Amino acid sequence: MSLGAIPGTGPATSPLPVIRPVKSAKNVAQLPKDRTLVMGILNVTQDSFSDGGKYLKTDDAIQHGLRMLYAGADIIDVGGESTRPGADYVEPSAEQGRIVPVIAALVKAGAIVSVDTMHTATARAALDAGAQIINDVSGLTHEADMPALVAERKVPYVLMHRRGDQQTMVAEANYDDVVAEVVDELKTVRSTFTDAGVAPEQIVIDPGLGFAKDPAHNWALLQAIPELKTLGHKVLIGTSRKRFLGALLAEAGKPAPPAERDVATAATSALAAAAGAWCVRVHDVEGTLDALKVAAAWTNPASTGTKSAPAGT
Ligand code: PMM
Repeated sequence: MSLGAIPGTGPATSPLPVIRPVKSAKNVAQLPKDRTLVMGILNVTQDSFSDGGKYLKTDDAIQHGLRMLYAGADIIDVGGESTRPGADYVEPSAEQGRIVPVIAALVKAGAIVSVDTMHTATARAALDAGAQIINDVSGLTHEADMPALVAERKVPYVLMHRRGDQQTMVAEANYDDVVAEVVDELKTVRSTFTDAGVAPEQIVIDPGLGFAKDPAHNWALLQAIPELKTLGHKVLIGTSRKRFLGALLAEAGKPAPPAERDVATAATSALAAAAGAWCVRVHDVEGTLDALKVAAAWTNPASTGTKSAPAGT
């Protein structure tokens, strides 16, 4: 598929079978408020832990983004630099070369796009290409000029907790009380942003599962979603295919491979939704949407719209 296939946009021009109608929201304000949202992951990288190298070519990345859009993703999160421990640094200009054409094409097709970047220059280029959300995993080590950009553009900003960088974060997974320390550190970074003029409503917080966290830290933070919500922001949760799920599903001491972690991801995403998460960030959009429907029915049976469905097994 070439970029030339994109004009016209929408399911009719897709090379893929249409699974669900494209969502009608055109911007973040129009996104549904009565259910947990699904953010589909699109890593245009060489070395992400689960899909590195699969979508490095622009056309492959666009095709995968469209597949997730037509599968029902509310937001497509496009990143061009791997954030896994030990990953190589990518120059912002190279990062932009990877993701800007992909973002432009997905926006043209009607997607609401977030940009997964730690670089202010890349965030700016992505917004100029039509992205509507900045997803910054740099946490405590964010670039100094990021708050000014977020204040200027008035876009939602995902403030994720992370200590250190790709090279150092594993060694920084030391906490006496992980929930209290993550909450405190998020508050500190938040004040840098609000002091720069960012409105509190722009900020979405994320505990940063796997970023300077071991499995026990991740489970503690998942259990603390209600406490994270007391910070007064929307909460985003990213468990998808992460190492702690591989460890949970290990057999004979061998972690389950990333591609076999989607059912566990759907379960954690449903539980996060039931605990009040605003959005879950996942690779498997279709499975997650089904799991979130179960969570919604569980927490609010009246929301199912199945009142008139026949009884029976
Ligand atoms: N995890 C990854 C990348 N970006 N962004 C947010 N907000 N939260 C996360 O948990 C998160 C993220 C790493 O996962 P990937 O390599 O599969 O994208």
